[in-house]
Amino acid sequence: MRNSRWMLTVLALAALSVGLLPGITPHAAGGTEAGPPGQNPTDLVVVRLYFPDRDALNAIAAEYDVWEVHHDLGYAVLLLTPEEYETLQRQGYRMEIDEEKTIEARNPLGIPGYPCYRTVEETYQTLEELATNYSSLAELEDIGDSWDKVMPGGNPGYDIYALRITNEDITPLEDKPTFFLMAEIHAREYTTAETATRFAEYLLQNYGTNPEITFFVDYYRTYIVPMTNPDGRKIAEGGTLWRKNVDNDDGCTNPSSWGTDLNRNHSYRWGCCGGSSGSPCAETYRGPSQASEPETQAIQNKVLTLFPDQRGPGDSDPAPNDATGILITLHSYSELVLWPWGWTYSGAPNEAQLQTLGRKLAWYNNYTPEQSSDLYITDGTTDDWSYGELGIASFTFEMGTQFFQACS
Ligand code: 0X9
Ligand code: ZN
Repeated sequence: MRNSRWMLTVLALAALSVGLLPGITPHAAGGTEAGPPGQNPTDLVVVRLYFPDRDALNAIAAEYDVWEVHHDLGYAVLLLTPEEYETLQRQGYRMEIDEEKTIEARNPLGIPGYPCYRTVEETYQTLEELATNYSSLAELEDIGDSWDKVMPGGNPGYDIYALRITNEDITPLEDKPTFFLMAEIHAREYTTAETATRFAEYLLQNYGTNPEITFFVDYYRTYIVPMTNPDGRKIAEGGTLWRKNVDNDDGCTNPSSWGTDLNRNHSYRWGCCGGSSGSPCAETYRGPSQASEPETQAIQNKVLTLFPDQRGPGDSDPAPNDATGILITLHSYSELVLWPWGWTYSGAPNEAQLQTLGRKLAWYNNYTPEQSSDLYITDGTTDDWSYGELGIASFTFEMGTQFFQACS
């Protein structure tokens, strides 16, 4: 009974949820001349890159900015600099420029064109209002700092907040099963922060009238972190397709490509398996050491205080059948529900249970359910860490069909 109510409420979250262009060639920053089709580009391009096999795809995904993978059609969609385009061309990859996406990438519309998405500041204001207006149900916790906040000088940076939602009069709170929902670890994934914030509003606004929500808020403990990467999000709100945090002291001197990919920085099998990059300018840069980034530390430290360790240290140790809690990390895009492992094609020790739960979640939002590594190999991700380290049932939702999803 408890399980089905729990499931229904978490599923409410799920429910919330060409040819060469003549003249478009990959041209160097500042360059104005577009060469004839087929020549090397001199600006950012979005391409369809045809990969011969899984190994080639994984090698590409570990180093480049992969947006989509179409295993059935044998290609991935990537954003490339002219230099990257040239490198891949030299390596013999067949690439086609996606005209529409290239135009979008070169002329991104910022958040001003997206009134449905609250900014970092607007989101924080909402969280404070919720904590004030629903004082016996919601509590705002400062769980750590962004990279800018930790570094002296420069931008002031941000706190990272978790909103705890549970009826504080029904105790002990620690004994309630925990749902940890996080979003916006990747800056450009606009939809995710707004979905997490609206989920918080939905729970609080429907408490006392909707019996499912009331039960859920009474007997479960939900933590919502809508802005895991606020520094990066602030940049993305200006309309650039920023992904990483803003860490700039690891050797990348290019302000448009420094930063650590927080979804490669977690301390479970960090950098183990060719699922991340060691190059500080790469979009999948894993950072100088595991959990090197303050944003990663904020998430990991908080999760460690909320969930018991339910899994042994071995690769094949399963979490027990009565394991408690769930973690969902919201990303975009591709309409997928993913579960661990990402670091290997092997099934996780709880593969059957993860798959059953993942398929059920996907039934509600019509996304495609699959193991993370079916997409491509990744290491140092949030969900591999939370399942691998603590045995938490952990999922990644890849929401929607664009990073800057239209409000409609
Ligand atoms: O590459 C990523 O981090 C995720 N895709 S995104 O476009 N949002 O960047 C996919 C991660 C898949 N692997 C795991 N969830 N383990
Ligand atoms: Zn993402």
